[in-house]
Amino acid sequence: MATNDQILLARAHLASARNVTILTGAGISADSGVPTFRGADGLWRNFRAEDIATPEAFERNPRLVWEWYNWRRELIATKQPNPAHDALVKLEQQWADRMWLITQNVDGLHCAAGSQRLSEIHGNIWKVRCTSCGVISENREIPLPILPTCPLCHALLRPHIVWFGESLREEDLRRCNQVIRSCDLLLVIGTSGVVYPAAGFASAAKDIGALVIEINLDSTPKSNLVDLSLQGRAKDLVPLLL
Ligand code: BJW
Ligand code: ZN
Repeated sequence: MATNDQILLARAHLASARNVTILTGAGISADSGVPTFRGADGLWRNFRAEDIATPEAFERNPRLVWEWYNWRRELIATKQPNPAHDALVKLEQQWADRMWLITQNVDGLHCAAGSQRLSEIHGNIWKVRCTSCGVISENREIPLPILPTCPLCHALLRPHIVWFGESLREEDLRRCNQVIRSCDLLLVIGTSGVVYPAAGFASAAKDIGALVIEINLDSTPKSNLVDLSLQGRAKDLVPLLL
């Protein structure tokens, strides 16, 4: 568990920072009741995310993939932002253009809390994209019909989500590059740090001399690299820090 001294030190670092970038992962939403990907509760019918969140899995069995997304939509629809999401909104209000939030989460809880200076680099579960004409639209139906089709061209719709082996959107990559290169403090909250490109952000920030602080329930592959590793729940530690 994070000690008082660690928390005070982290607060002091934050108080003296000029530009802050924040990277969040499934751990911040775990405190709202959304299962993480690699935790024991992250499995669905014994599938790992790596087996189902791929373009190949969708090509092979779109029905199965849509069933997974319908299950997750149903679950996420019942969840609310928690004090960690709220604290990041306050930070944005205080810091304005000196902060940017990058999330790997697709649950939309940062948006629901009110974050605006935000990149959802892996997409959003409440958006769908046409596999033929590429049109992206917001869609909050639960469950979506299996299989959903595009109102414009009648081709199959897919979740507007970045799957393994797919590139992130150019615009997001550019923004991440810019905010990682320009920050002097990177706060990494609730991610296992194994999925690239986000897994490379902590070392990229260190390379340009930024200070990196991690908040996580457990130690991660990045804990030895960061300047300060605070162990505990995001919903307790993030409000204390900010
Ligand atoms: C708490 C807590 C509490 C719990 N409080 N903490 C370079 C090297 C090797 C491989 C690659 C590479 N570059 C690209 C790759 C391939 C691949 C990749 O990284 N594979 C790795 C597994 C090795 N990456 C990609 O394919 C990416 N595309 C790309 O880079 O394109 C170019 C390219 C392609 C191919 C080759 C080379 C280049 C795209 C990645 C898209 C990932 N999408 C997913 C699935 C979306 C499906 C969906 O959501 O519907 O996004 S994967 C899944 O993992 C999801 C998450 O956003 C992502 C990260 O997970 P996260 O958030 O870290 O969650 P967990 O569960 O892992 O961890 C939770 C953490 O919270 C834990 O640490 C807990 O301890 C903690 N925690 N409760 C605080 N209360
Ligand atoms: Zn279409």
